[in-house]
Amino acid sequence: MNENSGIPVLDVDPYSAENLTDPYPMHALMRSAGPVVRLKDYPTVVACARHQETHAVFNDAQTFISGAGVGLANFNIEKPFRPRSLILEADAPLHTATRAVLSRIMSPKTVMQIRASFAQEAERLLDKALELNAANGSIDWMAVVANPFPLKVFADSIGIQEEGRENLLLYGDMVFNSMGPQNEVFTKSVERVVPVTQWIMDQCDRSKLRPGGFGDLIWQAAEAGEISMEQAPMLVRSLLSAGLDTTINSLGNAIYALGHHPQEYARLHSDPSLARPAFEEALRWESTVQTFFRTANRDCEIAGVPIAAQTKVLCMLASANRDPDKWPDADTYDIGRRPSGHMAFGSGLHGCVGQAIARLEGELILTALAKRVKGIEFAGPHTRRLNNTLRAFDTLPVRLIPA
Ligand code: OVV
Repeated sequence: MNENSGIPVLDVDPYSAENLTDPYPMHALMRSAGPVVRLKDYPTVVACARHQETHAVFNDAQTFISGAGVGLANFNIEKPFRPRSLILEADAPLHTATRAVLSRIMSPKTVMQIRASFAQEAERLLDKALELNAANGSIDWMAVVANPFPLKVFADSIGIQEEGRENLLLYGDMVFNSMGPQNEVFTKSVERVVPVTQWIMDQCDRSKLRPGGFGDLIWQAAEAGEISMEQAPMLVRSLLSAGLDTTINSLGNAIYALGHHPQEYARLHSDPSLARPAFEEALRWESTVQTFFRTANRDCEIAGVPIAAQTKVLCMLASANRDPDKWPDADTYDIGRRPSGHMAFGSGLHGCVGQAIARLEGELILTALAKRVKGIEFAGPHTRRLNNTLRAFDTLPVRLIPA
């Protein structure tokens, strides 16, 4: 592509350990360089780090397609790392059919039906967290709450067996890593997942899925002819790929946000009905899915900048969510803000199909926390799990101050 196109070329690597650990200085640099930037080490890519262009790209699914992959790899040129997702890595008309099925299975009505059992588990887990916290002086939020909650409630909703569920975390970590370059972070996660890949695919079979669960409902949709029988296990795979690491780390990121903002936590504690906006603002402030790509399927432009067909467009969702042109005091975590238009669930046709369930999980955990705990302190350094796409933790030690 034309080197003299006037697009700034930055010598930054979004996938370096330094930028994965603390992406915010890089975001600011990328936003200030221009509406579209190139990256020296990634010649096939243009990046958008501002809200306006990121939002525009996500809302033009005809030009900026998903079927060539939503990671760095261009599936029109390279073989996909795994058989491509029938929803994430698909365009109309395939995407239309698969999306309709998952969208119905995870509808507002479903959310109403699962709410009571999810709430009960959230309350139970927070009781346990306070007991462990009393006994030991602190807890690892990831080990005690953030990991177990979605692994219980969402995996139960899908209807998969209890034994081996921790395999889902290795799988999700690998899937989100595969959307970046084949760096060490990725290759290490692939090594870890090799022994569990067969287990994951086995769980997608109808015989493994509890009747009436989301997984079985996908198979019922296939029986009814909405999708094919061959597509059903692949759509179950999508739930297993997308539904755990995302919500788990969002629960981590929410506590990270609240722990760094004691006044905001105090507001939440004094009014637990702020749990939902507190979780939403955490998604804006510390977006769990940091980036997704699209692929230009024709010569086009972004913000007047010419973009050649087959260019991978790196959309910096987390950066869009901190764009000062969109958000007053963008770097401030403020649970009184109503951050509508944030990009943490994407936007447009491909916007997170499970977002109502993700919000429910966040709301219920923060509600149960707010009722029991009057303050949160960090109890030692956290450890990050570096991932090419996710903002993730291995451990997040906190001290809960009982109310
Ligand atoms: C949103 C998302 C993330 C990762 C995997 C998938 C979806 C999938 O459909 O497999």
